[in-house]
Amino acid sequence: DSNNNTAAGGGSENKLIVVGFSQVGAESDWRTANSQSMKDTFTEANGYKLIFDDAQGKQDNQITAIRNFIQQEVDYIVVAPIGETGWDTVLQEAKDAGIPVIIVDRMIDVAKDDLFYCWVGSDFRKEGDVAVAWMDKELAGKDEVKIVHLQGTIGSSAQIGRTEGLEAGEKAHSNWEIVAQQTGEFTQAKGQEVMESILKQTTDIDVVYCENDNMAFGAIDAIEAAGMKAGVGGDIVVVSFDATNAGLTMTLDQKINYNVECNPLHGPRVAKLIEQIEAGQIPEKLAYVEEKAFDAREMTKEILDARSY
Ligand code: GYE
Repeated sequence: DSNNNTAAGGGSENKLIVVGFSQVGAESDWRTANSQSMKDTFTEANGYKLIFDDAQGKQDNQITAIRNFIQQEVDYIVVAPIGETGWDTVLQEAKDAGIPVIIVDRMIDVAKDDLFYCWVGSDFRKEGDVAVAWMDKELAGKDEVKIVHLQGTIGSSAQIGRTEGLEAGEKAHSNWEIVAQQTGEFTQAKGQEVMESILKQTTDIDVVYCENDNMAFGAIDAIEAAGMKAGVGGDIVVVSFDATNAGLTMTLDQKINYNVECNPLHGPRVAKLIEQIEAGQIPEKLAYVEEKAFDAREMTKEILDARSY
């Protein structure tokens, strides 16, 4: 009864829900915003205890973290997976321990769907298609469109979907050609390094398709260092993804021509899923976040100021 609970120093009504969260790393502004959203949401004031693990870009670290969460008997395991594959064994262990697993952001590819409870994130293929639809209009009438493709972390859903979109676009346009395709690991430093080396081989480039804002920043630095101009009215059209505050700043500055939004504020979405499960409801298995895209020529200071991350 409630007296006993009080005497024990905390009744069941005060009990915190323990969430173990395995995060990818800190490779980008998007990721930083995503981590912050989780930390801001899963606070003691909101009834949670968050165990946050940064895997530093290594799936092995994520698997170790998940095993530690199982050992600690957390109430929920939340995973932002690096790659799509290789999760079956450890998720079976979580299932055997009776701990619900929620996947957030990127998707996983497992043999049995019941190895995770539910997922919330973005439709990355759609994001790629949105970028390609813009390129189709923007570049119409050009004889040849030479595209440099900076990919994200190979094997991550964000990379797979955005790459599929561009490759389908290339197939659908006989005058489009991907002249270079390389990963920049979703980081600014790698994006710059890869773009620099590509520019040493050729400057005959119409578009650089960057699978996130940070790689776009690196690519723009490389383009400018080579004495060329990036963006609206420049030598190379820049297409990017995420539309973070820093990314939209570069879009307002006309250096990124087109920026496809990817929303990182998943904390409240995951909390809502947990609340549903706690209330005995079964949440939707897959929940896609609605997203927009921004053309530099339609960008405003108001849009930028409204972007909190
Ligand atoms: O686009 C990129 C980050 O998985 C959607 O990961 C996420 C991607 C995001 O590093 O900036």
